[in-house]
Parts: sequence; structure tokens; C-alpha cells
Amino acid sequence: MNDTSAVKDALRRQQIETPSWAYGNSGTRFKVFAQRGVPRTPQEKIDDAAQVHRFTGVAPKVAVHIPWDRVDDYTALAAYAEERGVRIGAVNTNVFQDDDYMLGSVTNPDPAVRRKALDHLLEAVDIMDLTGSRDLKLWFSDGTNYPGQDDIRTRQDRMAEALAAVYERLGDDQRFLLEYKLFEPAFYMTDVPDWGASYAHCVKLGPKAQVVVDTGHHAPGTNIEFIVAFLLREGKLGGFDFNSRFYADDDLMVGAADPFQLFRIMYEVVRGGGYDEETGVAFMLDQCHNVEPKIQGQIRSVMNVQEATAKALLVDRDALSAAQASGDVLEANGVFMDAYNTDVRPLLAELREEMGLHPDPVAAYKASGYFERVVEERKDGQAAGWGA
Ligand code: AOS
Ligand code: ZN
Ligand code: ZN
Repeated sequence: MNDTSAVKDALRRQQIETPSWAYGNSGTRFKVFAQRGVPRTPQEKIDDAAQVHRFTGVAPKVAVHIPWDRVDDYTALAAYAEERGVRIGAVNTNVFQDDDYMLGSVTNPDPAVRRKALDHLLEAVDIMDLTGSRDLKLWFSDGTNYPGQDDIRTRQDRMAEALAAVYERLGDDQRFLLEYKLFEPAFYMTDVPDWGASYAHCVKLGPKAQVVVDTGHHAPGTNIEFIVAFLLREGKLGGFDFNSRFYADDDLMVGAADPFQLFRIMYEVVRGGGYDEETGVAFMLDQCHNVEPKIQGQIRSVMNVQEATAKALLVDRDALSAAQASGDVLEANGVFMDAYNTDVRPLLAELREEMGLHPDPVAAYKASGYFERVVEERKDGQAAGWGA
């Protein structure tokens, strides 16, 4: 796509979903650093997410995590979000934090624990009915630490059984996104370790089961854009959990570690039709801001996704196809790199002005005084964090 107005039109309709947990305190197993002005309630997390949308114009949804965002009235929570100009996005489940889940949740050898985990997943669909959410995000920490600890194959049977029960419960306009992860917290075997396992479970169940690619969940050196191209071709890419990593599941700002990889991924999304609304690919962020300011970290991340998308949209597809067809390796690579090396910041600044926004979202947010205001307002009470 070379016509800049077409590129701008495509960028204008992009929707990047931010995670409620990115606004709370977070850290590592060593330390959670408390920051000032951190939200104390699910409503305050939504307030912060609304700021990201206010200054970027392309972050209209916020994902929730249950029970971290548990409230008595989810219809009221959805209305609260709408009043602030955003909507509730994916509902994320949590079957990893209870003592009961030490040996697994839906794959636990104990049927009572499996039932408890399944009940939580089904409750999350009840919540989706109330919030109007389309996507249920399923991530299982299930796995084993030692060879022989449990039967790998039986655990797959248990996983399949639970997924089928959740699938059955989904409404017509709902779907689940099954997230895979190579390791952590399980260190020997994870029950959904890679896209192949997720894909196989999803294919068996049908169109309402889709794979979600968390960019931090692969072995080093994995060609993630290949996975994206493959899943899109099969109609099985449900969305992304975007973040970046230097080592493992670092949950750093997307585009921080490897902007070129993000561009390559977004190119395959565009190439495979994943950018079209009807394909339903959800662009979600799954990040934690341990040492940087959180709202600003989210704004920066949204901008990084936008920049990679703009570059992907700028690839001269005709020139690329011609070079590929003639076997001109260096010309093809050159066309690709030209798009990547384009400075798209002026185009995005222009787009924001056309959208009635400040061309520099970070500067506008900083000048707004929002942070100083919430630091003052949120002085008392318990700040939200992982598990709150
Ligand atoms: C865990 O590694 C996954 O990325 C999940 O998406 C998880 O639910 C999320 O990171 C919140 O902890
Ligand atoms: Zn994730
Ligand atoms: Zn993760």
C-alpha cells in the first residue's frame, strides 16, 4: 500500500487493547516496586486505560483479569467504561494463583480441582455475557517440573475435556483464545507449550476456538512471523498478546527489544488479511511496567504497534511480488527493508492531528496533569497490583 491516505485510513481504524493489569503495581519474584498514583480499583484501572485512548485515539478497549478485576456488578463496570470512552475487551481467566493449582488446574490429577478450575472458566463466560466481551483468553500455567511427575497424555485428555466444556458454553458471538507458552511456571513440560498444541485443540473444537500468540512465549530465535502467517492462512489466529522480551517472558514494552520483529509480524498480519476487521485478530498488549511509569508505558507501546503497522502497510507489495517472482533476492529484501527503514513518525503525527489529537501523545499526556491529579487522589487505600 503506497497511497498514504489509504495507509492513514487503515491506521485510523486500528484498535489496540490495553490490559488492566498493566496499570497496577508489578514486579518480579524478587520485588514489586510500588509506584505513586497506581489505581486501587478496577474502575481506576479503566480511568487510566481511558487516558491511553484519549491521547492515542486507537486504544478503545481494556482487557480485564478475573479475579483481579472482580466487581459485584459487571454490567455497571461496562457502563462505567463506556462513560469514559472505552469498552471492556477480553476477559482473562486466572487458574494459576490458588494453592489448589499447585499440580495444575484443568489438568490436575484431582477431579475436584479440575472442577473448580472449569467452574472459574465458565464463570468468566457469564461475565462476558454481562460486559459484552467477545473474547475469553485462556492461559494455563499447567505443567510438570519432573519427568514422570504426571502422565503427559492423560493431561492432554483432561485439557481437551475442559476446553470442550468451555467451548460448549460460548455464545454465538463469543470465542475463546487459547494462549500457549513454552515454559514457566512449569519447567519440564507445559500442557499447552506451543502454537501446534493450541492449534490442534482449537481445530478440533471449531471456529469459536482460536490461537493467541503472546510474543514473549517462544524459544529464543523462533520465527514468530511464520507462525502468524500459518495461523492466518488456516483462519486460526485469534489475536496477540504483544510485549517484548530479551530473555524469557519479560513482558517489556512491545517493540522495545526488537522493533524489526514487530514489523515482520505486522507485515504477515497485513499480508494475510489479519488487519481486516472481519478476520477478528485482536491486538492486545500483555505487559507489566515494573520500573517505568505505567500509563506512559502503555502510550509508548500503543505508538510502537502503530509504527510497526504503518511500516507494514507501506511495503510496496507490487514491487515485492515482482521481485519475488523473478527470483531477485536482493531486490525483494530491499523493498521490504525500505518500508522498515521509513520514518513513519511524521505520518503518524499528521494522522493524529487529522483525528483531532495532539501529534505527540506522550507530551500531551504529561502536560495534561492527569498523573499529578491521581497521585493526589489515590494517596489512601491499597494500590492494585498482581492479585489485587
Ligand atoms: C502468562 O504468561 C500469560 O502471558 C497470560 O496472558 C497471563 O494471563 C497474563 O500475563 C497476566 O499475568
Ligand atoms: Zn499473555
Ligand atoms: Zn506471558
